[in-house]
Amino acid sequence: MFTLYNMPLALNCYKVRLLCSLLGVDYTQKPVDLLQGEHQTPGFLALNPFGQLPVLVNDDLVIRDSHAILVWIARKYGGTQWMPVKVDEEALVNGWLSAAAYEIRLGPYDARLKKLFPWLCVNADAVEQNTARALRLYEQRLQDREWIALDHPTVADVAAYPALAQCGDGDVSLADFPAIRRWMSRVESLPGFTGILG
Ligand SMILES: N[C@@H](CCC(=O)N[C@@H](CS)C(=O)NCC(=O)O)C(=O)O
Repeated sequence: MFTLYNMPLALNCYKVRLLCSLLGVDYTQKPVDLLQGEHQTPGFLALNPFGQLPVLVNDDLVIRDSHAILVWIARKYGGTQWMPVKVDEEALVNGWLSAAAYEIRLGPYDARLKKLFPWLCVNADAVEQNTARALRLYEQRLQDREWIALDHPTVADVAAYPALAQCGDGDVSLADFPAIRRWMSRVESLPGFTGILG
């Protein structure tokens, strides 16, 4: 069984907990309090020099970065559904994982940080513009399809859901984004779905 270094309110950790819950994967959690600076201690930095959550430890294997962790869990426990092995499909999923790491990160994710934890927000000045761009791109993508990357749920959906679902924390309204709201309902209807606080 692997260990997840986790903080409940951290969106990148929630991505991992969500996938584990959808797949019914058991694991151990080790709490790290970012607000107390526990990610900057020598012990934690030895594990992850980036000083960030989440981190997954499985015996000698240490994986940092939420998307690397999602891919590992999906492949190890979820067959090929959540992270496909066909190259064309894999490329589409990877493209949307990158969008979660960049467009969503600089947009809705940072809008939430700006409101709740401003010292962690990396682009406060551009956050409104970036949020509008990210929401427009996801709305457009979901206009005539049910899932972000393929015709079934994948890690691309799991990677995008936390920051989009928590938009309200950053005072970002989804009123003008009906396709995103319909997609969020579909994610929430998946067997094993869990909210950010479980
Ligand atoms: N690319 C990384 C980003 C990780 C990240 O930004 N984690 C946040 C918590 S959600 C964190 O540890 N922030 C503390 C910091 O950057 O100092 C990932 O996807 O895991």
